[in-house]
Amino acid sequence: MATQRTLILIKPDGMQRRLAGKLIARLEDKSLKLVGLKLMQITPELAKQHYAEHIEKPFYPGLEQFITSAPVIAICAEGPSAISVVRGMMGSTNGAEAPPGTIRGDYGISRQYNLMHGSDGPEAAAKEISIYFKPEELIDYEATLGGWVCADDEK
Ligand code: IDP
Ligand code: MG
Repeated sequence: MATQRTLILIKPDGMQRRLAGKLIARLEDKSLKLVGLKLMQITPELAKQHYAEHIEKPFYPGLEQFITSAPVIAICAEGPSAISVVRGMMGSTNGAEAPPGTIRGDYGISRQYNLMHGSDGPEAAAKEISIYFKPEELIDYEATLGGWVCADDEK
């Protein structure tokens, strides 16, 4: 699979628990390249755009309250198969079920307060990157160690 970009959020619980540095370090340790990053407050309108597929679900009001309750860090990360790689790193939705070694498995024990969002497919990634970042906020740069991350035919 070729290089992809994915949208990651460090959710309000990750921010309030002062885990942002550790969570960003895990992305860097995996060799993902950060091409966009900002601290922001999600509004109810933005929450509805992001979580459009969940608006009709019974848990949506609580989800909107949670995701707008404190700042988040929005990140656009790039790498080979970045979308599925980040989903795998996060683990399943509920931290009580996510295996040790995953972000949700290592740092949480909740279904809602699960620390990180990652796009679940190429269509979602394209939509989510465009709602969190203007094109000029995504920086195209050569990573100095990029040649040591994977072979040319994996890029
Ligand atoms: P995902 O983040 O693993 O893709 P989704 O099912 O897309 O999980 O749900 C989006 C977010 O909504 C979850 O990450 C979690 O914060 C919250 N959530 C999901 N299911 C529930 C639930 O049953 N109750 C409360 N919150 C939920
Ligand atoms: Mg989802």
